[in-house]
Amino acid sequence: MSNKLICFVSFIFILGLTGSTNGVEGLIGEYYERDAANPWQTLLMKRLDSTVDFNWGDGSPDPTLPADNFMVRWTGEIKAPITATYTFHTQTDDGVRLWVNNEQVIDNWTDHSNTHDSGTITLTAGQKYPIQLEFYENGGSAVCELSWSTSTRPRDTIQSQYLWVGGDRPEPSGPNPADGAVIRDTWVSISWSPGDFGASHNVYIGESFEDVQAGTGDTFRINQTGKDYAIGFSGHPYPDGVVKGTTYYWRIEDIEADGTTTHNGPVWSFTIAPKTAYNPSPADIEESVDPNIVLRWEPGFGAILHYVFFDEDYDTVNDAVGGTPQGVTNYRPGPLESGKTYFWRVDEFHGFETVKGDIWSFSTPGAVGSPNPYSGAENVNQITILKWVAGDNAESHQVYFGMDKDVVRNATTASAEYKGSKNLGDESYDPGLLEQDTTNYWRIDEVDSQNNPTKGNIWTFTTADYLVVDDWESYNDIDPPDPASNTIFAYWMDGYSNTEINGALIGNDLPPYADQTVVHGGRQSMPYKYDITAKYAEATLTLDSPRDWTASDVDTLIIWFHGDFVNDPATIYIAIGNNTGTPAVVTHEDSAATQIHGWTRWDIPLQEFADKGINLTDVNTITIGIGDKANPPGGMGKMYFDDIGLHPLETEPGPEQ
Ligand SMILES: [Ca+2]
Ligand SMILES: [Ca+2]
Ligand SMILES: [Ca+2]
Repeated sequence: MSNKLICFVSFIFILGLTGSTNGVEGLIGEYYERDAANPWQTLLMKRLDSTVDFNWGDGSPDPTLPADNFMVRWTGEIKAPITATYTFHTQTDDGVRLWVNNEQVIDNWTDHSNTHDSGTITLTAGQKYPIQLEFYENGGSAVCELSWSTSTRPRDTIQSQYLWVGGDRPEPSGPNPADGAVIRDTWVSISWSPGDFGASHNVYIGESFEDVQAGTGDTFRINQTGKDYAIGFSGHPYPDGVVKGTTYYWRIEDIEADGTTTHNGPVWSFTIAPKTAYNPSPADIEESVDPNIVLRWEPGFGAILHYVFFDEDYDTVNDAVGGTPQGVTNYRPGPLESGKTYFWRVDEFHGFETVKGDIWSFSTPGAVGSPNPYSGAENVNQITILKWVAGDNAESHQVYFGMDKDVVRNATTASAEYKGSKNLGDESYDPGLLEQDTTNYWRIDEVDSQNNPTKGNIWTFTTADYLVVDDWESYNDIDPPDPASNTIFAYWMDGYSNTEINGALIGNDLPPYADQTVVHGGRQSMPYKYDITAKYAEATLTLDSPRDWTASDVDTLIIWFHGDFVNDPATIYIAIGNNTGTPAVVTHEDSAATQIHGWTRWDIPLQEFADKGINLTDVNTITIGIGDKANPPGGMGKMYFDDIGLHPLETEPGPEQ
């Protein structure tokens, strides 16, 4: 294995030199066995690390590595946000050395406990410099952290936006404030890192994501060579100041020196803190909260004092008035009972007005919970069995379901929203075929042995406006033969029992079996390991639904996939099969699709399958393959797939990446 990976290192190096591909944020980390007499010989693992900020303790960086006697070399490029003298800091156990711009900045290649080292070098803003960090672990604990500082910037981990591997970086990046930040001010200064070719920059800012993305409305503000801009001042956009509670979107478009070639950055956003209390802790509808919890929140922007209302009853909290103001932004309601749902509200006093807060809730351990779909889920399959986990004292559950939040909240067993009682052990409800693009609400009341119901929380989800083939949200980690088992392995057939000829392995070895870290939509995706050396890789799902791929005017199969910069290159393909006959195969145009780092959308017109003889009115299987089944190209890697759906693109465009 090591020989092949070492060859691959050279391959990346060539790509980097020729600039024939766009790279990715982070540094390449090569993890070696430590042989002091013969270092850097046995490569055990190679991956992209977005930052170097590791405290492995007595553990190991990966199950494929030992906890002691390993060494790591990180390589890539670094881009400084401002021209300055930078102090690079390492915090390591054990040895470390660092080169920036081929100049050694840190050298402490010795056994030691957690130690700070530093060195300085002057960097020019926007210029990319080579960086190489080497580290070894002898025994005991292992730590390796890389940070930087200047005279005006405090010491901070070197974030991934400043690190780069593998070629050109044409798009603007590195938004400041960070994407999604909440700001407590009446003006905002924005800055960014231009792409490699940007001679000047178009700045777009507005309150509509769509307008900023399209550059429509009055969102174009200026073309400039500078890399920062401000809003909320006289003479600038929003001269009277930015507005509390408002989200602002912005985008940078780089223009090359030729004046016509452009490179678009993504749409970023920041929000000015609202006048209401926000960011509750525990988070809204959090479960299994400690009964001795101290409630906390971020104060409304400009608030002086806070009124807190707390009760087991939603209406009591909603209707409460008056109360005693307090200066601190925390409140201790407990000790609370187990197995209960509680509600709370914080009103913010601004001196001249009091602003009513949202009603938040949480439940203590033992309450009914773990809804699936999770509350707030979007793009949910129109065919979905609702599931939950029983409360500790439940003898049965009462199910409420409807499309109006307040009606579902106030419903009783006499209401149309009451869908009946479910025995303990049957924590599921089938609402039937749901409409597309609708928001649904549901509530599960726990009924105890005395036949007393306890009112549950209101959960919500929104159905997709397309037909969901698989979004991986329904798979769980309960192993068979438990009847509640619904693992990914029972549905996606891979090479697990046929490893000699099929090198596809889907699912994680240990729970969670569906992946929960690299996800496109919802909370889960499908991890897919491939080995296509002298074998093919295919994973196949047999469809319950949708089988009619001509319903609802759909005409395009959309698949989201995520490759990895360190994967061996191969294309990917989709095969669609009927009950009989040969499946029809459509192959992605990129021969190195497995190396595309980041979520990538792939549209396939359904007509392509029909043209190859597939009857679209009764589709039986969908197969995801890597490489070329007839001529396996060799290599291995790991992919992720998510949100496979059938879309009516002609009438309604799907989401852009
Ligand atoms: Ca160790
Ligand atoms: Ca050590
Ligand atoms: Ca998903």
